[in-house]
This record gives sequence, structure tokens and C-alpha cells, in this order.
Amino acid sequence: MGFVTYKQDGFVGVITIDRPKALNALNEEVLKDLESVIDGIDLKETRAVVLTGAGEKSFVAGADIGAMSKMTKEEGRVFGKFGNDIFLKLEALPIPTIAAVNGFALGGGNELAMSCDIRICSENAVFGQPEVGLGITPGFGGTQRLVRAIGTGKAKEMIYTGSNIKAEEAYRIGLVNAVYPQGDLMAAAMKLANKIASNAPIAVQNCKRAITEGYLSDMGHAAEVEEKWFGDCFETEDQQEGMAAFLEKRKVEGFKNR
Ligand code: DAK
Repeated sequence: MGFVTYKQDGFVGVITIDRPKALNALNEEVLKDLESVIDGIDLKETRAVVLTGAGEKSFVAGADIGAMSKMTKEEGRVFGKFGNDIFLKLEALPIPTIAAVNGFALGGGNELAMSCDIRICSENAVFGQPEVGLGITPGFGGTQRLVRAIGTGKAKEMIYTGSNIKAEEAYRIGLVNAVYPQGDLMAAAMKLANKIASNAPIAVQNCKRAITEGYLSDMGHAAEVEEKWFGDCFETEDQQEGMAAFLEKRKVEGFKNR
């Protein structure tokens, strides 16, 4: 893929947005390549995905402003839907996704990171939704996902002011789970991904489904969702092996994703 690379490292897939000359900004080609990479992930062999940006300066500096600058209302709407559909596809991947934010995550970049399950970042990371300064609203989910990630008050402040925040502030408000020196970020992301991948894959995926389907609904429905995905784990080989290993006081002999 021209602007997005994919590398399989054991059970972990690594997606890299690779357009460093424009700080990995998202134009139509980058988005198309990202969609192809997501569609191509082998979900039998891959148990977690790490998403990052090429270089040491930027994760993704947003949607491509040059490309957007001449859009008509209709083209803007189509572009917004195009990006939103791809971000929704990423969010809906059955396996866990980790954004390793290695620099600027602005506008569509922050929105892309928020489409992942977990975010960690480097010390030089900068987050923001600067769209109002460009005369537009966040268009790839920012008005919706930021509120869910950090709450209405802080999200509204970031979106209305368009001000950026640094890594430590992102950590303080819960937008990222951890901050690392730039040189340690990918190793930390891979360690986290491999830890996830070492657990029973069907159980991990059912956790993701239960959380996604349940967390915005009332507790009654949410409990039903949890029961459904909990029950679904039983009679899998991995459930039987995991429990047998505990009872026999031995280590699991590697989960099979069955
Ligand atoms: N788009 C296009 N090119 C970009 C870019 C971007 N978002 N960000 C950076 N670049 C390019 C710069 O133009 C420059 O290119 P050359 O001049 O070298 O050709 C190169 O990357 C290096 O950038 P700088 O020279 O500016 O580097 P600095 O270190 O000085 O500054 C910066 C880094 C990240 C602070 C600065 O580049 C910057 O402010 N970039 C723009 C950040 C931004 O505003 N991002 C949000 C974009 S708006 C919607 C769908 C989606 C969206 C909205 C609506 N619908 C249709 C509903 C999403 C919108 C956004 O994401």
C-alpha cells in the first residue's frame, strides 16, 4: 500500500500511516489505503492491532487541509462519510486495537486514535481538535468520541477552543493510558498487544463486544449483553483449556482461538 503499511508480527498486526511529508495527514488515498489494510487483516491469525504514524513527529496531523480547502458542501459531506465509515470499520474490528500516538494527533488524527480501543503516546504527542479554527466542525467522529472518552466538559472545552493539549494532560484526563519516551513507545505498544494476544482470543473478543454493545445502554440491557457474551465463551477449546490448566495447577498450553 502506498500510504499505509501493514506488518504481521506473530499474532500482532502493525498498521503505519506513512505520509511523513505531510505529517501523515489523511487525504482520500491515505483513507483508501487504510481501508484496504483493515479489510485485509487475517482475523484468524491476528489477535491485536497496533496503529501508529511513520516518523517521530506526527501520528496523523488531521485530514488533509489542502484537499478539503476547495470542497463543496456535497463533497465535504461525502468526504466526511467516507472517513467516518472507515473509522467505524476500524472501531468495529473484533480484535483489540491500540493507537501508539507518536506525535501530533490533531483533528482527524485524534479522531483516528479515538477509534482504537486503547491509546498510549510518546512524550512529544500533542492532541487537539483544531477544526473550528479552520471554519469546520470535527467530521470524523470527534464531536461524539471525544465526549465519550473524556466527558462533556473537557471535550467541549477542547472542541470549542480548538486548543491543543500535551501528552501529560492527555494522560491526566484519561485520553491516553500511558506516556513513554518516543524511543520506547513501539516496544510498549507491542508488549501491551502481545499481553492481550496471549489471552484466550474468543474471550478477549467477547469482552470487546460486551463493552461496545453495553456501555452506552441502561444497566438492565448491559447486563443482558454481558450474559450473552459470557455464555458464548463456554464449550470453546480455550475455555476448557484455561480452566483445566488452573485446576491441574499448570500453565495454559497456548490458546488456540477455538
Ligand atoms: N493537511 C495537509 N498538510 C499538512 C497538514 C494537514 N492537516 N498538517 C501538516 N501538513 C503539511 C504542511 O503543510 C507541511 O507541508 P509543506 O509545506 O512542507 O509541503 C508539512 O506537513 C509540515 O508541516 P509544518 O511545516 O506545518 O510543520 P510544523 O512542525 O511547523 O507544524 C503542525 C506542525 C501539526 C502544528 C502544523 O502542520 C499544523 O497545524 N497542521 C495542521 C493541523 C490541523 O489543523 N489539523 C486538523 C485538520 S482538520 C470532515 C471530515 C474530516 C474533518 C473535518 C470535517 N467532514 C467533511 C465533515 C477533519 C478535519 C481535520 O482533521
